[in-house]
Amino acid sequence: MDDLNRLRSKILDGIGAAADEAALEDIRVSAVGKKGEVALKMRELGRMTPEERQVAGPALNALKDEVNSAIAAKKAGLADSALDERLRTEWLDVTLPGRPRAQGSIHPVSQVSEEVSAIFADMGFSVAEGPQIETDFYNFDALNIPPHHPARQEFDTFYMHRDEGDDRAPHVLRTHTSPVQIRHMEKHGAPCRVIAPGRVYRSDYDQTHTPMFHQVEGLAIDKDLSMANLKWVLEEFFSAFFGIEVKTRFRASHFPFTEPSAEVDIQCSWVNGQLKIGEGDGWMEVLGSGMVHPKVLIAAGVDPDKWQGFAFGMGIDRIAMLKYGIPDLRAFFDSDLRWLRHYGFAALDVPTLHGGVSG
Ligand code: 2NM
Repeated sequence: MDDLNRLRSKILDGIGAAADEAALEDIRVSAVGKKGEVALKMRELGRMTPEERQVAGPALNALKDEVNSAIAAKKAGLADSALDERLRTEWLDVTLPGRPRAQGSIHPVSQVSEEVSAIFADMGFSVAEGPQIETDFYNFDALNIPPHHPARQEFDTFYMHRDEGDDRAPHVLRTHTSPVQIRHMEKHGAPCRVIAPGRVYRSDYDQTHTPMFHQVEGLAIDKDLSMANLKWVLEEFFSAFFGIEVKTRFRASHFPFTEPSAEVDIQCSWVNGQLKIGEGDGWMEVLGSGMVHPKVLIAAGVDPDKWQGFAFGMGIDRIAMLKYGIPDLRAFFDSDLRWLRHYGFAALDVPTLHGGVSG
């Protein structure tokens, strides 16, 4: 019996000390497995007297049961502490702020394009777009700039490469968005009110010129539109855009696609080296305009005996610089992150009719 008690203590101590399930399984096999210590003791029963067997048999069975329940209890304990350990190490503080994510900003050109579109939309203009690679017909001929006309040189046009023997029409990077207006008139006819914002290209690069820049052109065709309507529309636009009543000054000019033509200045002043739009007695040129030339209407399939109207064009980059005090044009297209963060707009600074930022 002492023998059995020693075995019992040894096994139970082992179970108590088992550090993990693998150690516990080793103990189970060596203690109550088929060839384990308890099984060996069972084999000794055969050599015992019936009296001895009556005591030893139940004692061995009881030991086997006790060991099995001790193992089961220890197993549950190990699982509990494993769970406790996971709960202790795998916790997550859901109150922590989120990880910062890189955020882009809206480029001033995009912001101003949206502002301009919103203002003209409010005056009944729709927004049209078109290809940036155009045929020379849409970029020049339809605008009353025939081949060999000196105006073609003034535009510093980028011509697309053409293989010898390629008999397709010459293609250019559009030098203005007027081709969009021609296509619009061709497709929808008159009357119409439309603006065409977008990228344009001229081979020119210095302090105030980049080979790609942005333009918005406007076009209104109806029965009896005049320069007076043009002046009202432009003053309405600039006043909304700069958020202050802005006067305009028209100076006679010349464009092949308009007759008469006018360059348009807006009222401004210089105070202590700072430019102020809409006050003072200075003037700044911002726009070209005029009454659409009858030849342009004809080229676009509109009858000039029935219809007439005005058109204008201005640089988006230019008016963005004026409105937001951005000094250098070339920085617009450098993709410098510090510049973009400084002059960029938050995605939720939705343009409003009075310009700037909502809220
Ligand atoms: C300007 C100046 C004057 C203009 C003309 C047209 C079209 F296609 F309707 F004939 N769109 N834009 C125009 C007129 C553009 O930019 C300085």
